[in-house]
Amino acid sequence: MSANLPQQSGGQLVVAALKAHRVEMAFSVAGESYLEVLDALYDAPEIRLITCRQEGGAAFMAEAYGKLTGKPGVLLVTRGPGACNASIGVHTAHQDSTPMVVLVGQVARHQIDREAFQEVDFRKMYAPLAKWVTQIDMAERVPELMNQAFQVATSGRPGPVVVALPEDMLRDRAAAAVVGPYRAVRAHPGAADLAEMRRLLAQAERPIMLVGGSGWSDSACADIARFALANDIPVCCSFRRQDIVDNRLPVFVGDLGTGAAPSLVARIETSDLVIAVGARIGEITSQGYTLLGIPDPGKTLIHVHAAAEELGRVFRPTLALQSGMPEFAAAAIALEPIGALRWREWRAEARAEYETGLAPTKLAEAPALDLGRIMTWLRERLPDDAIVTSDAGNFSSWPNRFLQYRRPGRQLGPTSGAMGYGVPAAVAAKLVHPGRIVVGFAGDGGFMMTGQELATAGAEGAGPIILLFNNAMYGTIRMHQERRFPGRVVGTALKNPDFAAVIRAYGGFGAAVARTEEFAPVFEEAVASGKPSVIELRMDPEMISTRTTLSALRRQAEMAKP
Ligand SMILES: Cc1ncc(C[n+]2csc(CCOP(=O)(O)OP(=O)(O)O)c2C)c(N)n1
Ligand SMILES: [Mg+2]
Repeated sequence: MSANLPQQSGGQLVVAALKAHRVEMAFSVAGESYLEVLDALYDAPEIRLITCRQEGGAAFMAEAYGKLTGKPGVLLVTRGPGACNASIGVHTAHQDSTPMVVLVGQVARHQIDREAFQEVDFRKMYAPLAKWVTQIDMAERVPELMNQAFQVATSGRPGPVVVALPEDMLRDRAAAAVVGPYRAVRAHPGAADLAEMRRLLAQAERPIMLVGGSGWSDSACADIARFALANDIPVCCSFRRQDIVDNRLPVFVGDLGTGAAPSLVARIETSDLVIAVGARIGEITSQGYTLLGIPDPGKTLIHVHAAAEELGRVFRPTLALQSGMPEFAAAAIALEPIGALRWREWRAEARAEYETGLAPTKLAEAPALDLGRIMTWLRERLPDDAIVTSDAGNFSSWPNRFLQYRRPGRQLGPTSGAMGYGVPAAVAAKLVHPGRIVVGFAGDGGFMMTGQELATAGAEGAGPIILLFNNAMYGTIRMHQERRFPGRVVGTALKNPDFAAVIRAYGGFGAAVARTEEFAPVFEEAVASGKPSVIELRMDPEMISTRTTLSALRRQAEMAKP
């Protein structure tokens, strides 16, 4: 069979595999270790190669691409230094269950284990960070292992796969048939389990559904909302997964993030049935593993997840269903709705609590820059298809509490809590959907970790709008300091550059806003500019979260001292 196939280099076979798996965009920082792959990309204009400025930013872009499209984000980086920089994005893809394929250049096979230049054993380095790590040692095996990489990245619980490519293998020539595209494997729920689920729901008095995790298509999101509406079940979502069920629907009752509403937490505690769909029910979502008993949740738990390994891992469910999200959501709406609902009032109360929370908390003095009013304005202003990305930090509680997410709009945030995510994610989102408004939220801390990727956006003609919450500190950690060691501020104060000047030097649009009324016109200017934009919000550092101030925290902590 191979007699009719052309001889290709390992590098050409890698690119042929990317094409066979229908890769349209890839993110890279170049390295001499994988020149053959780069050279083969020269002849593959159908793959748009985005040249990034640091592998951490490139990896976050690939992760955000995977989160947004459901297709593996492809990342190309060089040996040790590139792979080390990229590791934050691989860790995030793992924690966030995002499909990703990372191609890493490796030293030549005959140099391995000499600790050659930049040599790292990637199987060891990435073992706890990636879903799977492989190294392709024979050019003939490129099609097979690349196919496996795409299968593993997308099937079951999606995740990052790392493929190490020894540089001499990339030069070897072989005649090999490339296969593709990959076909993600997802389980379907069984009829008996679905009947059991309906029976458990019919017995419930106070049910609540928790949606989360990855693998949600827009139609799966629409289906799960229909199921909730048909049975009038209140739906909350896990940390940074607020875009699964339209927040404006009467069944949506809030999110279980770092700033979860105390009323929602209390409601879950008093519920008698939790239907968790797609969520792993991780540490943040479970409010530090306090929301449900471990391993006995202390109530009926129906847990639906794409991976068998996640079911019964921490919480022992009454009913465990292994299923992909589209498969489960489609099966759920086919179930006959429960008649004579006992929980209409329960759902209505939960919704009323959520709606009350949309009104900004009144704190002692109204600040000149009223973030509550700005978020309320944005909630009205952003179109249905806007994409909102988020970094990690306390500022994120503002968009998380006050914006209303929905499909086809999206929320892209790191459930891994990785700072530096917001800007690259916004760049990637704008590259995928140039016609949509993309707003990236970042703190002054997180922005400085990967803000240089706005140069990548400029070079690619993409114009995301970054809202930079400047409180001149690593505010989240300062909050923890005030709680544990009141008044003893160390390692958390920041002296910042003039952010608007920085973005202007990149050729973008920049402005600083210190008063509420300045925000709307500046935002419209940023939209109209079409350029990478940074709007610095000069916030009152007292506004440490949407619910409390720094000095209130310090007072409470001092009073609690023995
Ligand atoms: C890469 C990384 N480094 C450190 C941390 C720990 N950390 C969590 S939030 C935070 C401060 C964030 O500061 P900023 O971006 O300014 O947002 P703020 O909390 O001030 O709103 C830090 C240092 C982290 N989550 N990720
Ligand atoms: Mg800050």
